[in-house]
Amino acid sequence: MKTDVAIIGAGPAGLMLGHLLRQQGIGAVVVERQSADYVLGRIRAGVLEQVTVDILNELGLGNRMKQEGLPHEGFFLADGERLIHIDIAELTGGSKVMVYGQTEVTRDLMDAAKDRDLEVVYEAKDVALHEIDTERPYLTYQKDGQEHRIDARFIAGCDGFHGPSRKAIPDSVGKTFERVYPFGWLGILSDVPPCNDELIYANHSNGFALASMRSQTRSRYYIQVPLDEKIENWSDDRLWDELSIRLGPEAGSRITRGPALEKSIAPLRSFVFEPMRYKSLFLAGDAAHIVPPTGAKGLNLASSDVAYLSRAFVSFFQDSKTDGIDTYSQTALARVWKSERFSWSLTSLMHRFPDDGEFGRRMQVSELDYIASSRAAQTAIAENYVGLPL
Ligand code: RFL
Ligand code: PHB
Repeated sequence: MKTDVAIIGAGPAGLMLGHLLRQQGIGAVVVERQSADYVLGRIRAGVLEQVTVDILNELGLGNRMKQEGLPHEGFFLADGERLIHIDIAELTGGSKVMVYGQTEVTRDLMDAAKDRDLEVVYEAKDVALHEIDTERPYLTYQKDGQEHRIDARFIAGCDGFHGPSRKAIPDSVGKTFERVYPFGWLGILSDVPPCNDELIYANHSNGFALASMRSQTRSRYYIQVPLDEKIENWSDDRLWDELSIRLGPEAGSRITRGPALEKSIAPLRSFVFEPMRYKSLFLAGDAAHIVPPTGAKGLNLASSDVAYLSRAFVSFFQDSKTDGIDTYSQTALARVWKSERFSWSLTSLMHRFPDDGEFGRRMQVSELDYIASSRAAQTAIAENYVGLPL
């Protein structure tokens, strides 16, 4: 098979890029290791910045999001006792975020692929990249007992943190920046009404907790747990008890309990790989960078990457211009690093670090106290939370 851009990975980055290219008449094929059901079964992001909302709307795929998504004009930080409101709409001149799950974004992109002539090959095993340092790169993969080959002008590595694309770049070219945090997030999804109409990020002396949601009837909560914690140690009851302590007396008392639809532990990491392009290979999304989920930036960074990358490919194929592809890595990384800084800073402010002791806790509480009293501090948080301009 021959196409313009061969895309590895059918997460949000790969599917959005594929659609944006097909919308402009550029050839694109996506190869995905997992089945479509497996991809939809992963419970991940919940908060969309305007950049993600805009891409879905530009693709004409925003209807369900408009009907079912929940626009949020603010969120809360909590210090164990009180709730501090960050009124993002008022502080940023009207910006909002959209609460609409990554699963739903992926489903909308997946469902539209066939109609829009975007080929997505699921269950493609042993995907391998070849000749990426030439202008005729190609992919190979195994499916149904046969080897398949896709020739392309470019390869887009949208294959997440563990995929093969980043690893195909020679060690001598790439540089990695990384911080692994000494804790993870234990998440629970349950069909119960949320305890609050806006999200709450709480720093309690027992550790961090987050109250989020997917709809008026489906809640998503997280608590910070040690890295070696076992999910079996957390019965639903124990988790609900802990959430009601960490979210503080006001919100905690409003929690409705219910059985878990999903419960899992995810480690937290900050990670950036530079550059995001090597010859004919371009990285986008988690393949190039990871943020800890505090601040909800991961999916939204995947969106800004593919916004830049699709524009660059369009001007290459339609106008034979190379400046977009030449500056892609630098342009994308400038936005990536700002989101890395915000996610790291909010993670540092809101979690208990094992080595920090009582002094560290007091520093956090006094910073939260300062934020509660300073419009300038709240504005800085709000403008990062809604997403910096492209
Ligand atoms: P994905 O979603 O990981 O998709 C990559 C795809 O590549 C496939 N793949 C391969 N395909 C072919 N061959 C191979 N060898 C392959 N290896 C891998 C994978 O199967 C997969 O389908 O990356 P992408 O598209 O870059 O999207 C990134 C986002 O998924 C991620 O950043 C967010 O989920 C992060 N995140 C959040 N982001 C937000 O913007 N807002 C949030 O509220 C938010 N909450 C979260 C999150 C991530 C979390 N976890 C579990 C890490 C909450 C959590 C708990
Ligand atoms: C979620 O709803 O899954 C979610 C929301 C906000 C975050 C991270 C995750 O910062």
